[in-house]
Amino acid sequence: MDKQLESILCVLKEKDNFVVVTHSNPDGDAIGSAFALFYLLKKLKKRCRIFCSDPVPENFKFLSERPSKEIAGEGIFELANTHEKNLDAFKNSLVSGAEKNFDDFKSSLASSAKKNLDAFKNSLVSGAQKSLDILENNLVIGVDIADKNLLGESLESLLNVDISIDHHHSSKNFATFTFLDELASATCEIIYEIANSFGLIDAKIATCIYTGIMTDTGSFRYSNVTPKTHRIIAELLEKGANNKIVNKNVFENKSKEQMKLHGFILESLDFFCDQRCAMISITSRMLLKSGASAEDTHCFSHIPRQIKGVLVGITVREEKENLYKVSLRTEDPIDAASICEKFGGGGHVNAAGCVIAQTLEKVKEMILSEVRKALDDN
Ligand SMILES: [Mn+2]
Repeated sequence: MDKQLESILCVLKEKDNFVVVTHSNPDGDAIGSAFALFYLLKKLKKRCRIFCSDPVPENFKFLSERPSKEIAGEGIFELANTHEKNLDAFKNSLVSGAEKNFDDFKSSLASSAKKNLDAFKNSLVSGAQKSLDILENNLVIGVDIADKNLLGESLESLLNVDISIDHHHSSKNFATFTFLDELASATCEIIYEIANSFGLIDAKIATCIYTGIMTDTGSFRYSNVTPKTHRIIAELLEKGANNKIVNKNVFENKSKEQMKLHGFILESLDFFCDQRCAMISITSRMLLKSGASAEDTHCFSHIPRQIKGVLVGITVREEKENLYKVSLRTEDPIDAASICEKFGGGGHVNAAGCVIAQTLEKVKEMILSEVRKALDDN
């Protein structure tokens, strides 16, 4: 067995308390790998919580057991908590008249959790390095995170990542231990190896892993797909992965508002560099006009590259005033990650992103000048 894999299995067996974190604006692979790992740890009778700077997106809610809870004032969401099973049991044991007790109990837990976080944060401010002890010796595992700043500000300042499990070509060494497999189509492929070594893949875990691989490969269309990817998928289907539910939730779950937004986005389509580059923009104004929410904007970045002859597809999305998220999708030989790295971002050869704090016009100009250089060089 691979040595890295072996050490991860050892850690999962030995430790009892885990925190799983993933990148902000989580995609299918981020959510799929975090929840697959969570359900695996649950089966191993471990304590585990998932934190992210954003809640589980609408399309992936079917993988989680309950709505994401915001930890008040921290800009952090708890997506799952194994310890809650006890709360359910506690709730069921109560007669209906005692409902209020349960609420008190719940809010007392919520506030004590908050206190822990505050203590934890303060300890970091004061420079204490025993920060992890305060969260009860949690082992922090990061999944699908290429760089620590992708955790989002609050989480980044709150935690040190002990183990990073990732497949990004641009992955940085921010964790104590990094398990990187650049040949894996998705972080979920690596999670598959881990869960499979335990022999504990059930239908739920299989569905999570399927979701991550399906979304990160563009439904098995991208060049990151390998024979191994399909072998894993075959195994997952045998273990009960519900591909129909995944497809329905991820692709056929659009709201009326989202479809309206789609129309506005297509109107913004523009071409550059002899039609080899296509760009769309998503602005707050479009959200307002369509009634769509920021959450509805994540599924459009594949559009520009679908056009014949386009080697670089750019999506510029307004996060807030004068702050834009840029997503790049490229065809070989254009390296999307190296372009985005120039703006402090990163990702894969054919799909990468960065954030630029400028006006929309300036953002377009800056990214186009780098794209132009890359197209001229090739
Ligand atoms: Mn991924």
